[in-house]
Amino acid sequence: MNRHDGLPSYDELLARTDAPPGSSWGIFGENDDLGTLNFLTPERRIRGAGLVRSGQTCSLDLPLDAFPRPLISHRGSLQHTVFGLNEFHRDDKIDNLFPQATSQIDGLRHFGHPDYGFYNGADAGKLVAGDPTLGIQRYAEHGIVGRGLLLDVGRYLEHIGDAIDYSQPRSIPVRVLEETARHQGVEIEPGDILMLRFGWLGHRLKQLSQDAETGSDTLSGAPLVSVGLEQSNDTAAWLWDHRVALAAADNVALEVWPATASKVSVRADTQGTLPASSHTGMLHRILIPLLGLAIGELWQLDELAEICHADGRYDCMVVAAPLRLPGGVGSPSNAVAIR
Ligand code: UVW
Repeated sequence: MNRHDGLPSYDELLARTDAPPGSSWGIFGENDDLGTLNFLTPERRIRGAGLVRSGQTCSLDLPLDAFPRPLISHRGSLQHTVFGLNEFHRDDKIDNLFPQATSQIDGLRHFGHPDYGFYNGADAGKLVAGDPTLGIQRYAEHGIVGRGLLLDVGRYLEHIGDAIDYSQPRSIPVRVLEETARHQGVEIEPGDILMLRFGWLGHRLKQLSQDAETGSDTLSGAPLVSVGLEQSNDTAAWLWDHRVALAAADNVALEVWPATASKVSVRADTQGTLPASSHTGMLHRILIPLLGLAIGELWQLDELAEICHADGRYDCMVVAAPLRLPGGVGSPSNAVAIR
């Protein structure tokens, strides 16, 4: 795919010798800390705004307290206290807030590449609280505003008689993304805020509410599994060559979870210098530190999907305002679709 925008293709990135192969390091500037959000230019924000017709809005976030028990065990559930200085006043206090526990945006600090390190060669020693290097505040300052495009992969697969079984991990190759786009009659445009609905989150929320109704706990102890993008260079190539600014999904990690049949390995894995972990084979390792891709996870896309399906229009304006937390790793996505 030649975009004629002066930027290299993914194949050209893989052939780089002046920077890690497969990386966009230096392409947006030596000190860049925005990565693919650079694709969100003023013209593309205007393009997004031009898609607003009825003014209907749709929140893409879960409630902050959506998960009574954290999905990922090293994260927790927030505790919210409301207090007042007198009977006519109220303030909030939130403890145990893990910004990546519900609908979220992962910033460029979130993952480094085991062979090459963090995006654009950032000094890992600086990725601490209080230092702004690669912090989520840069996303907040730039703003995430543009054309949102929904690919309803879950609905498409159901339509062709190949519905997703949410009790199993399922890897979605780019072929299925292409087929979904074709089925919806849409094209991915450079700078898109791409939203992939698999139906995973809606299914999970249904399980949680059924448990709450029946007083049971069917999810307790069950391993976390989810449908998601295939862990391969093909996926990275597809996202980069389409110039996707941010890729979000209604699942736990954008990519399939866990990374069992991954095609992504790093030298440190193959040479045995890095102990195997849940991160082994993750696409995050190439998307975030090498390409500088902004990622959204656990985005609430069911309502938007219903609206899009009803009128056959899958694009909209998306505005997301992550927390301006200096040196933050991630943030609640705080995203809204406007149609
Ligand atoms: C997982 O690790 C599953 O996802 P993330 O850390 O990006 O939320």
